[in-house]
Amino acid sequence: MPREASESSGQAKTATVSRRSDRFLAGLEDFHGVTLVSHVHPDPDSLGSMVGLAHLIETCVGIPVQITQDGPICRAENKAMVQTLDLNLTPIEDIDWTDGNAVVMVDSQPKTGRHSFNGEANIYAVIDHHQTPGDVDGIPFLDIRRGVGATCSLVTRYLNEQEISIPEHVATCLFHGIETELSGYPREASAVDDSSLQLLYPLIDRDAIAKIKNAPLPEMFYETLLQGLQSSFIYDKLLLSWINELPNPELCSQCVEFLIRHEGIQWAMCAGVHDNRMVLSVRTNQTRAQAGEILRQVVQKMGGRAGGHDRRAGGFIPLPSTSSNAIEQVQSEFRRRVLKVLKMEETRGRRLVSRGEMLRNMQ
Ligand SMILES: [Mn+2]
Repeated sequence: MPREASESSGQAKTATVSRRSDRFLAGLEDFHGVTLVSHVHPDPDSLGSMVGLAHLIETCVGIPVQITQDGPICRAENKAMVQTLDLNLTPIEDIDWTDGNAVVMVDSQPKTGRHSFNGEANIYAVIDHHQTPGDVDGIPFLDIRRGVGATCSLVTRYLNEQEISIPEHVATCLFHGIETELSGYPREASAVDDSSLQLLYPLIDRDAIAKIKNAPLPEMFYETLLQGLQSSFIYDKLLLSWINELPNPELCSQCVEFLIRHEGIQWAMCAGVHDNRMVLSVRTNQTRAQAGEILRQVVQKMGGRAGGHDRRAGGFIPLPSTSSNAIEQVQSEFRRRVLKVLKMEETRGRRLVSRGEMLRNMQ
């Protein structure tokens, strides 16, 4: 597994030939085309990385590039990004994996349970920044830098190394991808992220970004948030929120981003039921908390998959059925395991909003 390596200085001739972008592009010369893939429910970092790499490959190698979409994009801001920046995405199920195209995976790694396709055999490259390790054996090109905040920052670095101009819509995608990954406090930013933001800022469409960030929210967002608030429980420094009817899996992360702002809280977790799964989203404001690894430890023993970063993680646990009994059993096992791994005492949770308060508000 490659660890973060020092950046080449670009001064000497030897540094030039060892640049990552040179090696990445050189390996693509034998292919007729490239298929870019990312994780399921692609987010701005996935989308921006694919748009940036497509521009890099089309400019430097001159072969066609397809940008794919694995699963629906549900989050309002991410839908707005696709529309506002007019992204041309091919559904992953329409891809012909046998056509000899190079497959480049961004913002995720193979066999982490974050993909719905079986094109793993053709993977030429993985460019990612997640902590969650995948099966990368035999993949010719790897650039996995866990210390970097966004995959878009790595792609921006490649574009800069190759000294090609970055059109406005490409710069805007990359900038928005980096900014969304660095949101929250503390920032999970490295020097590569900040230098990429600086490089891109003069090139972006700032109105487009404002439009994306302020995308209209569907009514179900407020219904889900209310459900989440009404079933939020505090255990020590952990806030756990249960949503029994999650209209789309990405609403969990939107709720948990709001809940982690609670003044006494260090960890917030939201678990919602969607399609025979308990979808999980985790945030922490603790540095080096390894949220992705913690969630992975918890759900692996329950037959689920999870991964992420230091402060942010996501995953799911399969449900034997969606009867309230089955859901409650999985909830209590999840709670027990989480409290244990966070070394918090298993006490009775305190409701964030008391039942009396909820009833009074109904009148
Ligand atoms: Mn990312």
